[in-house]
Amino acid sequence: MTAIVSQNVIDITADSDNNDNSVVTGQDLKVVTIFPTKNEESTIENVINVASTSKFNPEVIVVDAYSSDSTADLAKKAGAIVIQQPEQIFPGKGNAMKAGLREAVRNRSADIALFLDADISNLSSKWIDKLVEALIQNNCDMSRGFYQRQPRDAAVTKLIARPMLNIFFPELTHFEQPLSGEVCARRQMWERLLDVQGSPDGWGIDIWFLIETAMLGYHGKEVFLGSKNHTSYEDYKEDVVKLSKMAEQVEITIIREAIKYGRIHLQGNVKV
Ligand SMILES: Nc1nc2c(ncn2[C@@H]2O[C@H](COP(=O)(O)OP(=O)(O)O)[C@@H](O)[C@H]2O)c(=O)[nH]1
Ligand SMILES: [Mg+2]
Repeated sequence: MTAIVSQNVIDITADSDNNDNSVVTGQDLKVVTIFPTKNEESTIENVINVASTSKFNPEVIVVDAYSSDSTADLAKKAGAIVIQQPEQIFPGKGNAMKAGLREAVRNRSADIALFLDADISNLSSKWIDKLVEALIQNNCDMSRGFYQRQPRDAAVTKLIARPMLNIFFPELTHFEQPLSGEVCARRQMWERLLDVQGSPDGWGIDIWFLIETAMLGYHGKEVFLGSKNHTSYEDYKEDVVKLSKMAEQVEITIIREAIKYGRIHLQGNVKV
C-alpha cells in the first residue's frame, strides 16, 4: 500500500507482511498486553496463551466487565493479571481500557502497552510482534492493526466512523480501521492521553484515542495483520441493529471532538 502523508498531523503507511525485522531490537523493553473482556470464556484462554508466546515476552492484563461467565477464572488460570473495570458501566470498553492503562503504565511501569480484543479466534503472537516492531523500527508513536474484513464485518467503521471522519477530520480518512481494537504505544503517549479530560467510557474510546493522538501531534501508523476472525461478528452479522449503541457512541464522540477542535461551531444552546 502506498504511503499517504496527510496535512501535518499524522502520516500512515500500511505495512505489508514482508517487514525486514533484522534491525528490530527492543527485547529489553517491558511490554504489556491488555485484553478488555466481557463474557469471552470461549476464547480467553487461547488469546492469553498466544499473546504469551510473543517474542517480546509480554505480561498480560485482563480488564474484565464483571463477566457472568467464567472469563475471569479462566484468565487467571491461564496466567493473566485480572482486574475488574472500575465502574459498572456497560458498554464500558473505554472505562476498562483506561483502567488497563493505569495498571500497565503506572503500576507496572510498562515501556510499551498494547490492546488486543479478547474475542479473536485466529490471534497470532505475530500481531503483537508486528505492532511493537512498528513502534521501534519505524519510530512512530502509535501502531494500529488493520485487517482484511468480511464484507458485512465492521459496519460501524464503514458506515459511521470513516464517513464522519471524512466530514470532520479529513486528515484521518486514510485510516483503514479507525475503530481497531489492536492499538500499541509507548508509556509516554498513553500517559499523555490519560491526562486528557473528557475521554469516553464506552465504545467511543477507540475513535477518541485516534483523534486525540492526531490532534496532539503524534505520529500514527497502521500495520496489516492479515484476516481477523472474531466471535462478536457472529452475534451481529444477521442483525446489524445490535450495533446501534456502538454506532451512537462513536457518532457522539466524533461530534464532541469536532466541536472541541473547532470543526463544528454550535449556535445557541445546543447540548451535545
Ligand atoms: N471490560 C470490558 N470489555 C468489553 C466491554 N465491551 C466489550 N468488551 C471487550 O472489548 C473487546 C471488543 O469487543 P467486541 O464486542 O468484540 O467489539 P467488536 O469487535 O467491535 O464487535 C472484546 O474483547 C470484548 O470482550 C465492556 O463493557 N467492558
Ligand atoms: Mg469483536
